[in-house]
Amino acid sequence: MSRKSREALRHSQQRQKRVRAIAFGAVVLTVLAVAAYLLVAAFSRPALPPMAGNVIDVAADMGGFDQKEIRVKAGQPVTVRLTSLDNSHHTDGGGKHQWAVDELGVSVVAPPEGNSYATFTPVKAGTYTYYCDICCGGRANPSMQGTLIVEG
Ligand SMILES: [Cu+2]
Repeated sequence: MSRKSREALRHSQQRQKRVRAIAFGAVVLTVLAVAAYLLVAAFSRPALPPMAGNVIDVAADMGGFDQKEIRVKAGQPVTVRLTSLDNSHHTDGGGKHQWAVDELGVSVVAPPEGNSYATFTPVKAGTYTYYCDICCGGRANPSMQGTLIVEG
């Protein structure tokens, strides 16, 4: 083999290496991008459409409510919109969650990965307990409870 053709061979091998490195890098970047997208999609909540009035958005999953304390004003209508972050594959409650206050006669049940709401007007100021009686031990479970404070 002549010196020239040896050099040409070396050059083409180097070019092949570079192309392979670039292709590998592109594959790695694509995989990382897809993984990042799936992670963000899995952990971010679906956007809720805006609603009129005083709307309090509460989300629940097997870990409990995302709000442990909610303050509202007596005599003013309020809408509590409950979103369940769990899917229907949950054996305990089937992915449904509840937001209920016995004294006020309010009970909202959100379907798996969906939401539901109730509008009510608390008349009397006071401190109430809201709870979910559907999943994981029901209302006895301290993580599925919160405090509703009705200010006078
Ligand atoms: Cu629950």
